[in-house]
Amino acid sequence: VEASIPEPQREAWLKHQAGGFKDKDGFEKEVVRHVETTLARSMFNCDESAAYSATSLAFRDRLILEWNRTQQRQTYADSKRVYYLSLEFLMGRALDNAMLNIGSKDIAKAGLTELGFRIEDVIQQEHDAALGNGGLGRLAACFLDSLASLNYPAWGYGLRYRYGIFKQEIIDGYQMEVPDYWLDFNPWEFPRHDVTVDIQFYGHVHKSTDASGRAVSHWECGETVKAVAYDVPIPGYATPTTNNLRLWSSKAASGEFDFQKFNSGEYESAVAEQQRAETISAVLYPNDNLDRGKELRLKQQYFWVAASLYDIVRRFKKAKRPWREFPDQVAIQLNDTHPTLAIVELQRILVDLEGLDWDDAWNIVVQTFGYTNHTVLPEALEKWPVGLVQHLLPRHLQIIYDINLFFLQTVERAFPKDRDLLPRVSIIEESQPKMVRMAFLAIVGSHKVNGVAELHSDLIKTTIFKDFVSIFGPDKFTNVTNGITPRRWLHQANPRLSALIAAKTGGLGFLKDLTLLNKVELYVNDKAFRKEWADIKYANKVRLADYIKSTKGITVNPAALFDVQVKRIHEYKRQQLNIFGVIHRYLTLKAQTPEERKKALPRVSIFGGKAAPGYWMAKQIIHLINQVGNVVNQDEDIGDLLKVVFLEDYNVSKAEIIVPASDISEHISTAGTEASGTSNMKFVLSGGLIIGTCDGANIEITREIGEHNIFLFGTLAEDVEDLRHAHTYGTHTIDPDLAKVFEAIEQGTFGEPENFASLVTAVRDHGDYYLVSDDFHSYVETHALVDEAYRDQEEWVSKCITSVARMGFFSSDRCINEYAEGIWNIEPLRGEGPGGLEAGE
Ligand code: BZD
Repeated sequence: VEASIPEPQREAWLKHQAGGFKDKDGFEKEVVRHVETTLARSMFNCDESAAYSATSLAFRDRLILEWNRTQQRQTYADSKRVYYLSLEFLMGRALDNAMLNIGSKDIAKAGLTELGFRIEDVIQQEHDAALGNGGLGRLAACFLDSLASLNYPAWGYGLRYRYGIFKQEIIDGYQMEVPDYWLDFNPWEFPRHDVTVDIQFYGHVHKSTDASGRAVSHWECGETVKAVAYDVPIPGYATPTTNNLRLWSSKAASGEFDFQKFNSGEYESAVAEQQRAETISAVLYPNDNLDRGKELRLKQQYFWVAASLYDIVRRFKKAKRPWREFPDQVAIQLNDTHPTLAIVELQRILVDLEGLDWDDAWNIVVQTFGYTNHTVLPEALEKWPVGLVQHLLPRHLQIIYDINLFFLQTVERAFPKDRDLLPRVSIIEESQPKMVRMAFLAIVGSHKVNGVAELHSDLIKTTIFKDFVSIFGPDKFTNVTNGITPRRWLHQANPRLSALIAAKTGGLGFLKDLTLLNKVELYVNDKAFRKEWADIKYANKVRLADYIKSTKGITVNPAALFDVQVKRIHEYKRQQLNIFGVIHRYLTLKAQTPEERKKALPRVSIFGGKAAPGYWMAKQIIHLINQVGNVVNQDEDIGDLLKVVFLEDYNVSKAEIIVPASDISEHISTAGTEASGTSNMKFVLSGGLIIGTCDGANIEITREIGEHNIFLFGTLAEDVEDLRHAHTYGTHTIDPDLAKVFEAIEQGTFGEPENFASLVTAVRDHGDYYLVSDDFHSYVETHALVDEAYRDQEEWVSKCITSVARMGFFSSDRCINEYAEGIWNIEPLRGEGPGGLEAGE
């Protein structure tokens, strides 16, 4: 407030208010200005990278103006905001998205052409913002797009990692990890050196009594690190709403290195504090669905959570409302358990710093938080050793114990006869060492808990969180099936398909209301439409074939069936099943006569995905895929009938090329293990079909598009446990076709058999936990059905068109509206604010 310009001088400000470019000329002027001043270059020294920088800066200027107005409007309206806390935001590239969402891509295209550049080349200069591992991080990015596009007052909070997910290189068939330093030049962030928070670690707690005789805890001493805010504007599609993603970066609290030490020659220790502090936000942990329990990870979590809550509370306090209104102003969503400490931190702020009674504070906390679970895999459920929490956050551990005590007391009162229940649901696991169970803490501290697809939400209620359903009742648990943003995954990634749909559905309205896609079904028999549809898919396949040629040197036939599996490499996702299937296909072709082979359908098996650096089995899978490719791709008997490609360094911008080029994609997790999956939605929305198990969102996709339009196979979730039991305690015979695959591997067909021994023994000798052998036969048979279906191109195109038409449900807009209504209780902010702009329709 103190920094605001007095009324009489505001006229001058309004007169000179920046507007950003409005037309092609204005855009060119801005680009030239940025090249010549911001970048200190000229037309004699302007490459594509400089053109990218200047174009981005021109768009950034426009975004920041809308960003400012949006923030003013939201402050003025003083309505409830939602805060999405996620340790990962897998944003990908920003420029193309900004151009499309603002609606000025045509202007930029024409302007850049006049200045001597092709817009596609300029867009490709951008480095992906890859602050995430996979589905969970990309979901957060889609949510931000929907929140802004639907005009919800919303902020994302995350960490500004100096290194995002590593870059993957394949050397001699093995994955190598290379650091991803992405901040060299990032026009999309605004450092806010004035927005900082001091974050405390370690130290000790001492108690005193205040004037009224109430016990007060003080957390003292320890180490302090500074959190500095970096803001990333998030433009909504076709709306002025531009929300904020605030990422925290860690710095030494003193801000500088120790000059005295430096002067006295202690050079290394002079910078040690600085380096120690900066380590906190240095790097994203590259594990997905695995909890490794490292101290630095816990430090990251608290650092980010404490800075975010300080910021949220500061904003709330400005309006001077009573604390009980906090949940009317603030909703906080926890993306998995990673931000669970926020529950404890808010309780600490309210009780220790603001002097509220425990119960009043706890009511506020529970009403404020919602928790989304993304996995049932036991190895992914977060737990922290009590000793570590005690050491790093001594006051928080006390609060956790108190939360647990009061919780267990209510459980005891409600279920006095069930003696085993208390240790089962205790937030503290009585193991050696004792552990804090973060998911249990998140459930107890939230008013709603949701899974991310129907099957998954049912599973958490009947398995890992069963007891909590008895304790809290079923209404606390709900489902919000995941979604994807059609702006990036249809309009941006597949522009020709988007244009064709627009031509038939009366414009681009489907990008705001994806259920309008259903009009496409009216054209399923329209000859011209079908031809254009097929041409677009073919062109997308040619583009991918060119990319494969230029990056891998492998020639693939765009008329072949493109079979794609791109996602993190994980045993539960079963890339091993896929590559064993490919080997089976290869062996079958090899056994045929040239005459017989003529009848085979040409196929390209495309893989992509990163393995966590410490995940040995996942790395073996990558190696096997590459070795199979080496052998098959050079086999002259086989030629175009089978090619196997492993695309390096799969990321968001590569997905934008790969997804639209797929004929069939693989979503083949062991039933019950993949919470939802979201790439399944992207592939279908881009006009590809799916081969998949009855798992995650595959089930709802089937319900929407119809079972004739998807290739389902394999064991059902309800039967998995019995099969596992049978493997361990009964006799376990391997599928005979799979046994032949293993034989080929062990004969050295794909190089040293020892290299792949653990992949084989996991299935044959170690219980086949992921049911590869059980599902192998139906998998191979189903692929035969895929081949057969693909031969009938007319029928295939009909399936694709029908499927796209029925995908409206899977927009992240639908998903965000469900969260807004069922969990956050927030409304979109429409109408005029002091910025004078109309938001919304
Ligand atoms: O979340 C994924 C699930 O595996 C998918 O089924 C689901 O579709 C998406 C979105 O809901 N989970 C992750 O991606 N999880 C992680 O990346 C992760 C990262 C760190 C620690 C634990 C899990």
